[in-house]
Amino acid sequence: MDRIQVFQGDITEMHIDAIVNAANKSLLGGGGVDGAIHRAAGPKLLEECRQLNGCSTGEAKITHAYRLPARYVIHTVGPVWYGGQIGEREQLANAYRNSLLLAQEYGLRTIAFPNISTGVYRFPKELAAEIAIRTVRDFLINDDTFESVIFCVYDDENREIYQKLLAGL
Ligand code: AR6
Repeated sequence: MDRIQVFQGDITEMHIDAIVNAANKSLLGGGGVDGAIHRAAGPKLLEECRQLNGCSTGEAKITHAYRLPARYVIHTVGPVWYGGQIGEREQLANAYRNSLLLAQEYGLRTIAFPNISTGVYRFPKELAAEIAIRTVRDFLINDDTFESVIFCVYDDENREIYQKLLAGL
């Protein structure tokens, strides 16, 4: 799967068609990658997000990227991990799939995902990576618009997990 890549670093620095934000349902900012994206994009991002009326878990919405080098930000809401009995896996897969669908609708060819839900939302990292990779891979089987889908890992633990899982494909 040469269209799937791993990059370790700060997603706010990526020159790419779209970066995905691991947001919360309010879409009004927060900590983690969400906080970093809003800080780097500047106040106009929050202004545009205020018009969106939030976002349900597993859904995605798109905005401009303002001061970021990316062209668009796709805001998605991953699930909070409560032990895996209330549909967290499906919700995480939906967050990836709906972000890809939105990017496809906009004709975008390069997109980077952070490790959605694996920070504040406590989703187990290896399980999250398995779901992320499977969802992206399944999506790309029927897609010929994306040039690359990049998993932007931040911590070493996620980098090792992604490298291991992608090497095993
Ligand atoms: N670039 C790339 N990845 C990053 C960056 C960055 N600059 N900063 C952190 N990460 P989290 P969640 C990684 O907690 O678990 C927010 O408050 C981080 O290491 O940002 O989906 C929202 O408003 C981790 O692997 O998102 C929500 O309330 C990954 O991004 C809530 O957190 C996701 O961690 C969402 O929680």
